[in-house]
Amino acid sequence: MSCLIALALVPAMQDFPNATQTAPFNTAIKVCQIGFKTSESKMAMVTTQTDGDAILWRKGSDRPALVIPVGPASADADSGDEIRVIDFSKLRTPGEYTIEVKGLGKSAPFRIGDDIFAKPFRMSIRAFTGQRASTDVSLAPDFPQYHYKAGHIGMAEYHASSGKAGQRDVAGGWYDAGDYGRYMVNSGITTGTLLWAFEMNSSKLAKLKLDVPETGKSRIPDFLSEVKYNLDWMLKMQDTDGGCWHKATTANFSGFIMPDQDKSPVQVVGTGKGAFKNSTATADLAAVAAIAARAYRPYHRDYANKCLNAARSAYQWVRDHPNELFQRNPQGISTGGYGDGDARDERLWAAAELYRSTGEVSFQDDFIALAKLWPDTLTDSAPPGWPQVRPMALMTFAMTKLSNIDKGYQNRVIHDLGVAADGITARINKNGYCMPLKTNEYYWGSNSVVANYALMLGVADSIFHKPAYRQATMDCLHYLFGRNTFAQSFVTHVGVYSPLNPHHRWSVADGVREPWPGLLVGGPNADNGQKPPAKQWFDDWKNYRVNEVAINWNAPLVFALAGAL
Ligand code: 9MR
Repeated sequence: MSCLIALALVPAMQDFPNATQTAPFNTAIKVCQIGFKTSESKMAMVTTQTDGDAILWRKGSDRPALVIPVGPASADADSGDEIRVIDFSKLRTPGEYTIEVKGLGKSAPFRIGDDIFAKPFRMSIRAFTGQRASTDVSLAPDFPQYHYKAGHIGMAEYHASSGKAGQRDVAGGWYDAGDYGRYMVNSGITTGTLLWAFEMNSSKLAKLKLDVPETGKSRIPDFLSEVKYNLDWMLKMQDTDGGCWHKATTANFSGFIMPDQDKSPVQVVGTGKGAFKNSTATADLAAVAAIAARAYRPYHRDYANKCLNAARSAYQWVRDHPNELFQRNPQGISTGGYGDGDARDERLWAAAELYRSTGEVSFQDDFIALAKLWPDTLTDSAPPGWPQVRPMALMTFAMTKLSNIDKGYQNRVIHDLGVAADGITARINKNGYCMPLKTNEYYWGSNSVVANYALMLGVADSIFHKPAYRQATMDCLHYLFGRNTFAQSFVTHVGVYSPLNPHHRWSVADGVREPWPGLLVGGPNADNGQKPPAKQWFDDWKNYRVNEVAINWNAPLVFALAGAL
């Protein structure tokens, strides 16, 4: 083994202290471990010095499919890597491939084909079934080894901060992440993103059989059945006056136990002051239920109407209570915060979705008045995220097709969306790993920031139909699935080298060595103050800052994968 090969392998070993999986390939060759669609741009990166050519081998053939020179080295500051690009875009024959670089050995295997995203898509949406609270869960037929007994069943208790006493039925919904909490604000962006994914790809998704518990028992498409499981929970979190409580969790995070082992009482938690319900949670419900009114209408009129009524009453509540904020946990509660000191962006989103669903100008008037509180609209530096849903509001307005729309303002938003998408695309094309993050975006859940940039590009593509945007969304996926400094797919069970130790209670507690499938881990997070930022990820189940999973991270992944189908 040459010195160079040894150097290439050693850091990888140090980076993954918990992993038992050793790479059967050289991690100095970074490639998307799903692969590439036949007609898209295809690149891999090499981070070890080489003057050899790259040879593309197609499985089943003993003749090289392509021999090409490796490109010149250039420094990538965020990862600290010296990157050489292998551009094999001209290879279009479907099949399974590896890349060999003389003196380095082979890359992870990957495929070229137009159907390659179908399985990862299925896994990433079925991962939501694997987050269902208050019900028995099994991931059979695909993954029968993953199952649990219902936990967090029965009535929940009102916490003092909710302004009520006694019990409430808040069974159902998705567990937020690797913990057993259920949080309205994070549910909001998650559910909205998934409903958008359906709306924008309904021709592909409406008939797709996903083998969810409702398959064959409901006239609703499977994708929407999965989403309905959480939407029903969100509706239960709404009080009769329209307002919503912030979350339903136990007092503290549980240990690493299975759902049915967590016997601490679930509590309905509010702000502990004022109206007790909060404007962010309530406006998020208004936005999401308004989208649902559109998405479910062709399949279940009554449910669509129920959602629209919930959206209207939530919106009215927020109009009456625009500034009821949940900023920190009340006494006695230490689960996830999702605190937010500004509810204007959530209101903006609610107004935009209600306008899009009803065509009523009063909602449009509210939207425009609120939108003008900010000097800008969409930018290439502001992807959506749970504390900031203004981009969702603006994008939905850009996508609205109604005759009474304010064309002038819509044109401005569409124009800004194009400028933003151009900026994101330019950044991707300049980045060593063809990904969109700026140096200061390696924060908690950075992988979801990549996925949310992909979502913005997908929305822009739906309006502008620019091949460059489509390619840029694909590049975001390629980063998440292995074309990164770790040569590592960040989605469990996808790729030959994927996270083995996510911070996910039931993955740790279930006695199965491998984690639950289809889950995107948070990714590099430089809030440890270490450098380089892109390298601050560790496959360690104790490290929730970098290796937790979360529904709001999987949702934009599902969105991007749906677009890639
Ligand atoms: O995703 C959230 C991230 O933006 C915050 O910085 C972090 C700390 O407040 O919390 C993250 O959300 C976690 C939530 O609070 C509890 N469930 C797990 C979530 C993902 O780590």
